[in-house]
Order: sequence, then C-alpha cells, then structure tokens
Amino acid sequence: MAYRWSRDALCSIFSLWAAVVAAKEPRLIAPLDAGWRFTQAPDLTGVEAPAFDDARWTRVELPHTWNRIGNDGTERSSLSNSVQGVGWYRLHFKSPHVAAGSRYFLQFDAVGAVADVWLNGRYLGRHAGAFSRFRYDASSSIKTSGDNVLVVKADNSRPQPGTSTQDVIPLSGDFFVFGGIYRKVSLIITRPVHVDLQDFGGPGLYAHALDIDATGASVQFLGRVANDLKLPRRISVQFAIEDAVGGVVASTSVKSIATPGSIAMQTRLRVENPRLWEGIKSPYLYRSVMTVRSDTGTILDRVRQPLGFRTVKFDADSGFYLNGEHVFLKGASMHQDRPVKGWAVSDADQRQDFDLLQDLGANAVRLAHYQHDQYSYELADSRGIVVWAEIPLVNKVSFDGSAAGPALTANARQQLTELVRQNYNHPSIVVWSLGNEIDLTATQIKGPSRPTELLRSLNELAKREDPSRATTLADCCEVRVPPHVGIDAFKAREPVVGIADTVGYNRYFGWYAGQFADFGVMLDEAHARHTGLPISVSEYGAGAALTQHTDDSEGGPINPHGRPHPEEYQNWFHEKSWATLKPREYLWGAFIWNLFDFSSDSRQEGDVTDINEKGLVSYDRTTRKDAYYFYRANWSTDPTLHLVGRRYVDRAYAVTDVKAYSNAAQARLFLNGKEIGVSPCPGGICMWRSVLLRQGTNELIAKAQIEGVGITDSLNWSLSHSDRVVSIKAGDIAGYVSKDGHHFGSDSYFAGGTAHGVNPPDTAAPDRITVLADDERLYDSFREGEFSYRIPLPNGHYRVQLKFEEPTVRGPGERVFDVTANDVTKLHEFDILKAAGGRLKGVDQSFDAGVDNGVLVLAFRPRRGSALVSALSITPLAPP
Ligand code: GCB
Repeated sequence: MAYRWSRDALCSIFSLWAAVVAAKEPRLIAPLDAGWRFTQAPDLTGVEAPAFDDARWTRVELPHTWNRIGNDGTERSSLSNSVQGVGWYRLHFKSPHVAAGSRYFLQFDAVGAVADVWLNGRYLGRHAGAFSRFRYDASSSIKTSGDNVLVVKADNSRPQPGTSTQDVIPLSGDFFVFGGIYRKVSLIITRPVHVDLQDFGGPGLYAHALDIDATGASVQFLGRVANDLKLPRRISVQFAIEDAVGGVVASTSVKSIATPGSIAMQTRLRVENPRLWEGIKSPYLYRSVMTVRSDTGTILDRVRQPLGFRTVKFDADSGFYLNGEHVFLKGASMHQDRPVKGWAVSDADQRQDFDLLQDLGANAVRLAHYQHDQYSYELADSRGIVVWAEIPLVNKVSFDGSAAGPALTANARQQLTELVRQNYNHPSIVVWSLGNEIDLTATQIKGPSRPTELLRSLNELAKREDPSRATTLADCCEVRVPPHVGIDAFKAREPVVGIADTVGYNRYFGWYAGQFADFGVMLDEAHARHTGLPISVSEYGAGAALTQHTDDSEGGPINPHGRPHPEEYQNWFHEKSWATLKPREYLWGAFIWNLFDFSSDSRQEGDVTDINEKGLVSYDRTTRKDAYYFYRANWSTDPTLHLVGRRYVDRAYAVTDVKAYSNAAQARLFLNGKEIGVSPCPGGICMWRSVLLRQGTNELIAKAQIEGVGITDSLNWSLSHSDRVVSIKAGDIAGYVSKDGHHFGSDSYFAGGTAHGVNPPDTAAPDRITVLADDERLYDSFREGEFSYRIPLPNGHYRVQLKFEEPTVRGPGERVFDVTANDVTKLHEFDILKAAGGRLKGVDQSFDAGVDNGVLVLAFRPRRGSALVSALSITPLAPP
C-alpha cells in the first residue's frame, strides 16, 4: 500500500520533540491530531490491518465528532447528524527517533463512547466511557522506524439492552452523547523507568495539602513509579513544591528500588507560610513536582501537577467555608458542546466558557454531567472557580427497574476511579458527585430503577480514593410523586438522599412543576428533615427562546416541553428563584441550569430544535440572554446596567414597564431624549412603570453611576401602531400576529381569572383542536373566571371587539356572564355557546366605550359558571 504520512503530524511531532529537548524534559509528548482518515460505518472487516485501503475515507483532524446536532428553527436542519453507532479512524504516523528501549504510550483524552484501539494490526484494548482519559502501552506494537498505523473504532450506540453501550454509563440523560475521538490523542515516550502512566489515566503523582494554617502546611505525596525492565533498578525520586514562578519552596528525595511493575512511594513535605488558594479572590497555585532519577543521577522522568492550599468545610446549617470563610457558592452548570463542533471543542472554546462564567460573577461551576476536559479543571484552578465534578451516572442504573448489574457497576466504578485519579490534584474541585437524578422515573420502565446499592459502593469508593473530599449527588425526586407514576411506584423508589456526604436538589418550581412559593418551603423541609446533611440546589432553570417574547410572564401557561418559551419568562423565573435561594444561608451553593444552551435530541422547544434552551447564553455563545445580566447585576462587582427586552423589539403595547438589571443603587431612564425618571435598583432590578412609547422607533437609554463611573445602556423598540390601539390575546403567554396583520400582545393588563388554552401552548402539538373561525389562533387561548382588564388609553371614544369561543360547556345557560366597560354594562347575560352556535366556534362581539380618565376597565362578571374571553381588540372610533 502507498506510504502516506501527514506533513502536519510530522512537523508537530518534531517541533514538539525539539521543544522538549530544549527544556531538558525527559518525557516526550507528541500530538497525534493531524492526518487522520475517518468513515462512519458499522463493522468493517480487516480495517485494523495496516494495509487496509482507507484512501476514500474523509480526511479529519482531531478533535473530531461525526455528530452534528442542535439548530435554530423548529425543524431539524438537514445538516444534522444524529446517527449513533460506529465511526472508524485511521492514522499513519512515524515515531520520532529516540533512545532504544524507550516506552511508548498512546494517550486518548476521550473517545465517545466505547473505543477499540489497534496499532499496526495488534489489538491494544477497549475503553468504555465517553469522558475520561485512557492510555495504552504501545511499546511492543510500535515501529520505531517506518510507518505506524493506528486504528480506532468509536462507538456511541444509544444504550439499549444488547448494544455495546448497554453497561456503560450514562444509560440515558438529557444530553446528546457525541461519537468520535473528540479530544486529543498523543504519543508519550518515556524511558523504561518512569512515572506510572497506567493508573486509570491518572498523572501518577497525587499530592494533597493538609494541616493548613497561617504558619504552615503539609503536603502528602503519593507517587507511582513503573519499571518496565525485567530487573529491579535503584532510583531516587524527588518530590518538590514549586511556587507560581517556579521557585522550589520545599523538596525531598526518596531512594528506592523499583521492582519490575509499579511501586507506590509516599512522603510528606512542609511549606512555611503558604499562600492560600482563595477562590476567585486569589487563586494562588503552587505545583507539585515528581522527578525520577537513576542511581547515577540521570533524570528518567518528571511530572508536574497543580497544587493549591485551601481548606473546605460543608456545614448543614451554615453552608460552605473556604479557608474558614463563609462563601455562598454561586454557580452555574455547563455541558461541553457547541453548535457544529459538538463535543470537539478547542482550548479557546473552553476559555471562552470560563470567561463568560467569570463575567457573570459566578464563583463555582458544576461541570455536568460527566468528566470534562482536563483543561477545564485547569482553568477552574487558575481562575479560582470552585468545582462540582461528577460521573455520568444519570437517571437510571438498569433498563428494567432493577439494581445495577455487575458489568454496569464495574463501569461506574471505573469511571469514578478515573475521574478521581485524573483530577485529584485540582484544588478547585471540592466535591465528587456520584450521580444525577438517579432516583428519576425512567419513562421506559414507568418507575425508578434501584440505585442505592451502587451509590453506596460508589460513595465508599470515592472516600477510599480520596478521603479529603466530600461526596454528593443530585437528587430529582425525593418526596415528589410524579402524577403519571402513581403512589405504588413512588413507594418503591429507593431514597438516595443521605448516601453521599452532601446533597444537591435539582428543582424546577415554576417550570416543570410547582409554584415558586413552594420552592423555599421544600428546601426548608429538606433542611429540617435531614439533620446534619449539607444541602445545595444543584439545578434550577427555565427555557428562553431569543425570538419569543411576553409582556407578562403570568399571562398564560407555559409548556416546558414545547413552544413558546418567551425570553422574559426566564427573567421572571430567575428573579423569583434567586430571591428564594439568596436568603437561605444553610445552602452551601446554588447552580443555575444552565450557563449555556446545549444539545439534546429529545427537545423540540422554544424556537430551536434538539436544544435545551435553559442557558443564560445561547448555544453558540454569541448572545447573553437578559437573565444573564440579572445574575451579573447580583453576583458581579463589575459595573452592570442592562436594559431588559433587547430582543423584544416589535412591541405589542404602547404603555409598558421598562426594566433594567444593574448593580448600581439607582438608574435614570431616558425615552426619545426625554428623562422618564430615576428608579432604585433593589435586588439588581430597576423598574419604570407604565412608560408610554410612541408609534415608530423609540430609543431607550439608561444611565447609572457606580463608584463615580458612569455607565449607560441603550436599545431601540418599535411600535407599529398608536397608543390608541390595543390588541390582547387573553390567556396566552406569547403574542400573535393575526392573519390581517394585527399584533396581539401576550395577555396583559389583567387582574384575576386563570389563563388556559384550548390547546397546549405547544403550537406544534399534533393533537391540536381546531377552533372554527377565520383566524383560529385568535381563539385558542382564553382567560376564565371573574376578572377584569385595566387598559391604559388616551381619553376618547373606542370600538371594543371581544373574541370568544366556548371550550368546555355543553349546554346553553351553563356559562353566562356580563361585560362592563368603565362600569357600563355592554354585554348582558352573554352566553358564548348560544351566540356561537356550538362549542369551539369563534364568535365576536363589539361595542363602543368612552375613556375619560386614561383607563378603560373591562370587567367580566359571571352570572352562571365563569366568564371567559379569548382576545380583546380596542381601536379608536375617531382618530385624532
Ligand atoms: C434535570 C437534569 C438535566 C436536564 C434538566 C432539564 O434535572 O439533571 O440533565 O437537562 O433537568 O433541563 O430538564
């Protein structure tokens, strides 16, 4: 077969080798990211053989995934690739010339989800788990001169009984598992005696600071040395601590005999007056260094790892302490994907994510729901962000409701061991999470699986691997009885809270279930119920579509699994949620779900497809939603002033409240060059009530002073009609532009009554009921009960048109009501069914009304049953 060699790969190997030699580093790490060939295909025969012809395969570079998922719009893009199955990768490469007897390791930073690896036709092994680093000793397969052929089979089959992923966590989850070699691959070349690379992908050096006080601290070192020779070797291992500029502040050398295989060495060092790792205040980092030398003093291998001095405490009644100081962990969760790239993100992408997290003012992150790239933990270390790290044990431990079987248990234990060993040295990590919503009712089995045995074993494993850190898990379902499950299944649910040292509650009051008012009650009850258990809120959030808007978040029901998801609802959700969380000092932290929109192929929501849009920032990171600035105003000390409603440009109503998020004490609003007034900004919210917009373009400018520095924000809104025209879609959280071009705003100006829809708010639902009317959408929602509308209008004479349809009652006389306009009865004993001639038929009523004090009050007063209206349209009788 024709010899092919990637010039890029060759250059990168040799330039790196040169850099390594110049730095006198004994270990060579050569990237193997360029020059790959790829094809997406099920099992292929002979593909692992070096001579296999891959000439027609696609050329790719790492990181790479074949999947592409998540797009704007309500249809899946034709560019999507959601195929989960097998992808093949092949790479020809040459090894650099190094000393004879060197050892060769192939390092994969992650492959989704199960990887089989061959080098030069020889099978190196299988790694199951999409997120952790793994290595193979390739020494006996590699050709030190000539062409090497590396073949990788990546398989991200959707876990089902009988698939290659049936025992690989996660079995399910609200995120897409991308396939491919989506992180980097490298060839590591060492001498025969070296720091152990075969320790669950770990660094081989594990250092942990203890007994920390102002005067000093100890560091406990564990180093693993591998001797790949047949005979024992005398070695000396130096353990050292370097400060941030590389100065050695402590060091010791330990002599030992490295017998063939792996040996563990331990020692302790003392550091005087250590600088603390103080989170975002001052994330000072030391480094631990392990240097292996031969008995003649030749450096055989060296490894450097991050090291930070900090103490951490979780208290059930007073929350979290970093170095003895109380800190409320204000965090957000992150997934690792982006549009087009999927999981194959770059270092720059990860930096951007942390930039946004920091800009938000967060001091913590939940790196959900799995092990992220090493670089993300390094960023957290260097920026002082406290980390919740976790394994991908999500939703269920079996497909049939039983306990985890031996193979799944082994895989979960492997992935937990990898998470802990590979990330042991990061000072930013304060807690290991054993799983997420593992008490969920998995829909396939109409009941929860039985996770407690596995969780207990994982907890014990985490404590054994790392006694210095607390464990946690994210609970979804304690106490809650899902309506479709019924009480029996609920009783069968195994309680998981209390298995780990701490807990996080994933709760969505005001979104999936429950009222905001119940959120605090639930937390207080949990706090009272679990004496001594430190609790946090590990998730809370709401969807927000950038193109869907509301004037009143209480105007109509929202379908969390559908459309529309007005952006302003997310603002309202977070304002209420944060007001609940902030005063609860017993919480050790709260994590917004999510900082970024992310892909999930079960989602058709808001204005996007295959995306969970609960992010404060769009999937492509270009748009910070309004709610982002609510947190920035509350969490960050950076001057913040943000006018809310930036994307709600075509306004429905002339008279509207204007809001800004700011950390200034007060802000001043200008509309079209005229000052509207000064508003205080308690809780980060500045509000100007009932501001009157003009027809055409309106320029809004907000100004504030923070510590003597002026900040400004501005936006333009437009109004297509005069302030004498008001069109309201009753009971609807989002507006609608009628077939004849009128902009009916979301339900607004109302008091009392309840909002409903003939149809669920998901306008794409297949089982929609049609209302017989010219423009049926104007009748498919309604406000019902005893209610009124106070509609601001200039004084004058108006035509009022009301739109009705009867959604439920079957006989005339069952729903009869009056409608008054400024206390004058306009509709007397109105019966929709009678007027329309049947159910689900649109019928309109019109009357004239005068306004002489700036407001039209329309009151709907039931006589029998409840009153109801679907839409209101007010137009001037005599235009001025
Ligand atoms: C949860 C899950 C998370 C989901 C989130 C949601 O509770 O832990 O994986 O993405 O809810 O948006 O529904």
